[in-house]
Amino acid sequence: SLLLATPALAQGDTPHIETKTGRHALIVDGAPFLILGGQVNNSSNYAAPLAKAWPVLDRIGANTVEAPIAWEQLEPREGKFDFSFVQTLLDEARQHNKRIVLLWFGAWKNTGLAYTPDWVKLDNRRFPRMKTKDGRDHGVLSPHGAATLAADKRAFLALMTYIRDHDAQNTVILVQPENEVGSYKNPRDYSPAAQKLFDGPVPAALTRALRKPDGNWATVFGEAADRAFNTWHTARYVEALASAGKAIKPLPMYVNAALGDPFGKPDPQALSSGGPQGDVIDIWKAAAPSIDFAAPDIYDRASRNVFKHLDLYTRPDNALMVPEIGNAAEYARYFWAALGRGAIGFAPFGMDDTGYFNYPLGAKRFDDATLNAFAAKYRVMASAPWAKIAFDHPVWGAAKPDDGAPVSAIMGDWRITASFGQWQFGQRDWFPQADLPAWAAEATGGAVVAQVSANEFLFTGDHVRLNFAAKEGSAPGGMIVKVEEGHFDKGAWVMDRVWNGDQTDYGLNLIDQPVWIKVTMGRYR
Ligand code: N0T
Repeated sequence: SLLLATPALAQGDTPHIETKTGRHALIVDGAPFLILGGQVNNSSNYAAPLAKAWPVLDRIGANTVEAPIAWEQLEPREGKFDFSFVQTLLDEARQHNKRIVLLWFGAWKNTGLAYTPDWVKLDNRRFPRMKTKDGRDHGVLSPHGAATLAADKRAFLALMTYIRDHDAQNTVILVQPENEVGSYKNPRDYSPAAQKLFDGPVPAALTRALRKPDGNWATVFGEAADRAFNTWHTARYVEALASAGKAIKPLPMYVNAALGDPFGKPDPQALSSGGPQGDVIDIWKAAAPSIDFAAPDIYDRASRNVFKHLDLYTRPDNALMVPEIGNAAEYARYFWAALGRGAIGFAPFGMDDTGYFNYPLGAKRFDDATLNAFAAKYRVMASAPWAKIAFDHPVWGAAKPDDGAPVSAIMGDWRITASFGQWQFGQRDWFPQADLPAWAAEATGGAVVAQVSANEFLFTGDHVRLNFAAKEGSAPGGMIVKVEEGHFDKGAWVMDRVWNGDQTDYGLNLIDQPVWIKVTMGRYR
């Protein structure tokens, strides 16, 4: 039988990322942990709106809240810190049995400086904005501002110190210094001081990491030089926060990216230049070794783009996590696509009942269908030791693509195919008169599969049909031997019933009641 018991709880073990054979796990309380998250709205970092987050987070079955701490609220007057909301967040998260991903809204929030305290915003001499090419102020702080870094870092370290001293139980499991860093419509700082740096040599640490020849920014990076330069310096700034923060409490830290078109030629004017988009992860890795991973904020509904973004952040040196995704129902299916790439976490954005919705990025409003789209998935995942399974075994996932076509993968000797938009009985072409199910026209459906031994698979999903077969060209006689539905008890598989007959004759169908299925393949002789 499948034994998945977790090791004894390692007391006082600070959360961290572990990597083996190219797979990653977020270790919390000594065991792999899957973030079933929800991010609150931007201005929900006060006690009253936070109270309106818990019912939504409970409704979807989240185990983690992602919540901002604003520099302006932590240090309203220079050197005078106010930790009252931090403590409220810790207290309430514990009461509601949630872990916390702490978002530090400092110098950069969606690139802008809106979350800095007034004494920063209003003092452009001490905390300089970037300059445009024609010498105007750009509304983004320069990453070259030494005083900006010193002040931002001091506040961030005050926050990390507070967490070290008031969170021995590690309610906070992950920290995001800054939010969607970079600069829109001005690829870098063109101030004289920045220009001097730009005309100088590219740091050897970067040319070495990228296996590029030495030279100045323009000669090494050509037309991508402005963006490469701002990326390096922004990442160095964030590295200064992260490395000093980890020296206080070594929590894992990540950065999030506002994404562009993953197939198009990157336009440094349109992108948040400096941010950790998929094509510049290598610069971030070289500049910011204290950052555990870069992560995509997904507000693109096109499935082809979403799959590409997920692929770009799935690397042996980068754990995949989706710290933000639109909270409309059609994004929920990408949960399966993310987990199938080994994601350590997933969080729709705007998960509180304050009345704000960021449509067209996410939902127009919450209705039952929208909340259920996330809740049903979180519920079935919370019932399994998925993070450990996915750390120890190969996994694959599928979400219904926009064209509705089936998708398949080879795992070992077997081919697994996910198809969408069918009733559970038979094949569509047998019953040309029958109507199609409602979900055939909806952007819903997906599954995730783990190969737990050569011939054994675990999977779950919704609005999907899975077929398991011998892969083409393999020895004859391959077949499904047994299909079990079951649950996990202290990490071990417990069979509840065997699926057979209608439940297996036309593929294995999961619609709106996702459960765990174990499939055993074999070969007759
Ligand atoms: C996200 C969220 C929040 C033309 C948007 C996405 C969050 C931040 N930004 O609600 O502001 O704090 O991380 C930016 C996506 C821009 C798309 C513009 C398309």
